[in-house]
Amino acid sequence: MKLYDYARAPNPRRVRIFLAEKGVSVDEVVEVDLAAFAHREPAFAKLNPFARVPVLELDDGTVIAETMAICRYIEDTHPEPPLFGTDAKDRALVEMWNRHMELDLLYPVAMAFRHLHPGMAEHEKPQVREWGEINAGRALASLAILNGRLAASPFVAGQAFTVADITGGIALDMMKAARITVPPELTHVARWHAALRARPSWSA
Ligand SMILES: N[C@@H](CCC(=O)N[C@@H](CS)C(=O)NCC(=O)O)C(=O)O
Repeated sequence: MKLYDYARAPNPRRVRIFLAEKGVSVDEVVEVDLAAFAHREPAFAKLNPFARVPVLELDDGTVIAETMAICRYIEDTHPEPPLFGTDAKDRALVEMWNRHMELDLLYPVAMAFRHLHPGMAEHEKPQVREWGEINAGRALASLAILNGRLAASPFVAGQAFTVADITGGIALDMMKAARITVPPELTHVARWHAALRARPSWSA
């Protein structure tokens, strides 16, 4: 397996953390320099016409883009430890929370970063400050909901660490770059985020 990666980008890091939690390594890592717009070169467009990393290329040449598609492939080929839930109800809850973490938290944080950070002006054209600010507000609203959830359970989807924690934790990690400050009263979020950062996989 070959992973098309970019060390500084959050979505490829979700895959690296997932692989580390599974104890799985890929045969080759190809660094796609987003800062130099390598992802917009024709050679990369052949792999992923949407010009985004991560991309996983299998030994038979199959190309899998999209973080969740890659993680599901790894889950199916390496079921232990389960990171997408264990039975029908559990899997539904992991799916639900992972979608909330991706659509209601990580996506708004990414939009805030892309539309507010001067360093992203060349990547996000047009850069719309108002859209960035709207999304920063949405991320804060989701964080308050997450804090309520984490008051009742150690991890986002329940008692066990799952892919939903990876998605949510990466959103938290990205907040500094997006210039969003986690309100100090969200103590459950702070406790959970500290626990994630203490996991060996988090340095991936
Ligand atoms: N929905 C995609 C998002 C991937 C994505 O946005 N990747 C970023 C890096 S974190 C990227 O390649 N950005 C390049 C660009 O948008 O120009 C996934 O879940 O993998």
